[in-house]
Parts: sequence; structure tokens; C-alpha cells
Amino acid sequence: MLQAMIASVTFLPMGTPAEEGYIYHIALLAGPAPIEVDGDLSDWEGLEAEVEPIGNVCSVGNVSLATGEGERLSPPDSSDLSGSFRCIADPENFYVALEVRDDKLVFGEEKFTQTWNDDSVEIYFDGDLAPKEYAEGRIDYDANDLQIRLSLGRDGRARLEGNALFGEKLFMFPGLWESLGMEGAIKERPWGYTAELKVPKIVFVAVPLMLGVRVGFQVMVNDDDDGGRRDSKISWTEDFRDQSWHTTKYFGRLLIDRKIKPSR
Ligand SMILES: [Ca+2]
Ligand SMILES: [Ca+2]
Ligand SMILES: [Ca+2]
Ligand SMILES: [Ca+2]
Repeated sequence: MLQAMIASVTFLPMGTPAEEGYIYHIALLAGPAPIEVDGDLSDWEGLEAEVEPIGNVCSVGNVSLATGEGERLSPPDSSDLSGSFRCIADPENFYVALEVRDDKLVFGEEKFTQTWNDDSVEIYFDGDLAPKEYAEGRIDYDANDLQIRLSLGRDGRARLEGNALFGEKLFMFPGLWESLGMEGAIKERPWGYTAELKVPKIVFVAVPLMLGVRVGFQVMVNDDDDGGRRDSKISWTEDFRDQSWHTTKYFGRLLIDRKIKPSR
């Protein structure tokens, strides 16, 4: 009996010591989330999803694996580029909502694999938080680590792309994320845009979603204001040299710490 009580206590997430670093405490809905992925975030009202700032500025972008060198990014002011995100899970999916303040919207300029040079949002997952030996300039993604970038095409439709490991290398394939059930949408606003993403958990998490489950997570936003190359980038965690596209070193975490009933 005593052992059973100890076991139940250690399972209580509130009893675990505070974790260090960037942790987003995510609620798990007991049933399907009442969220339509259309870029309109009004369906997030009343959901228990805390607003978290995307508060770090990347000073260098597109750091080369070969040379370690990258492009200098110009630091944005808050109306130029700033943002926040929310996240919630249901038994089958993770949902992410973003609000991005951006004074000039540039969408649909870039070809597939290159939408980081337009206005775009990026989310990243590490499905198992497997320990790694990190080294500068090395690809350390494993099979459950991935990047998902969302932008808009010239036709106003959402475009998804992003890196995942195939063999030893990172690749992006047109339509791959959509074929795995991911959805994204962006809605333009007078002050910038809102974005919504749905990512089936089966793509990267092997265990059932329940209290205490942790996954690696990152959020970043690219800003292009004048066409051509990207101007600036912000990041949830302190990935100042924009390296999350090939390493999980700078990822924060989602921690499922409560289970709630859908309100609608
Ligand atoms: Ca919506
Ligand atoms: Ca992993
Ligand atoms: Ca912009
Ligand atoms: Ca561009």
C-alpha cells in the first residue's frame, strides 16, 4: 500500500521539481480539440492555453554547416517583428496558434525549401528527447525530430515545408507534411498575421499522450519586409544563431501537466 502511494505521488506532475530552461505547460484535452485550422484564433478563446512570448532575437541566420558562418540579421523593433504562441494537445494532435506583429507582409516570393526568406513561422518537435552529444555544425536530428515551416503561396494558400532526417541527411519533400496529416493556415491582419498549425502526434511521438509526457519544442518566426532575402528572425528559446533547423540543442519543451474537458 505504501509503495502504491509513493508511486502515485511520484506520478503527480505538480510534485516534480521545477525544470530548467524553456518549458511550456501544455493542457491535454480529453477529447477532440474544438479547433478549426483556418488561421482565425477565436476558437482558442476559453481553451486553457497560456500565451507565451517569442522573445529572443536571432542575430545571425542560415549558419552554414560547412563554415559556421551565417548572414547578419537586423534586429527588429516590436512593430516590425514580434510574436507569441499558444499550444494545446488532444489525444491525437498538437495544435499551435501564433500571433505575429509584422509591419510589412511578404508572402509567396520564394520557391519550395526557401520560404524562410519570406514571412513564415516555424515549429519544431523532438518526439523522444533522447540525450545527444552536441557539436558545432553537426546534424543531430534523429528520426523523431522535425521542422515544420508555414508560409503562404501566391494563391493565398498555406504552404508547408521543413527538414526531417532521411538516412544521414536532412531533406524536405513537397507534400510530405500534408500527407502525414499536418495542416496549417495563415490569416493576414492589419498589424501582421495569425497562424494555426495541427500536427498529428503519431508523426513523432510513440507513447500515448498523458500527464507527464514531455516533447522537445521550438517556435521561430522569419521576417521579410522588402522582398528578396529575410531581414530578421525571432525565436522562443535562445537560439541566437538560428541553428534549430539541424540541432535540437536549443529546443525548449512541452510538458503535459493537466488534463481538461473540451469546453464545446
Ligand atoms: Ca481556428
Ligand atoms: Ca529525438
Ligand atoms: Ca514582413
Ligand atoms: Ca523573400
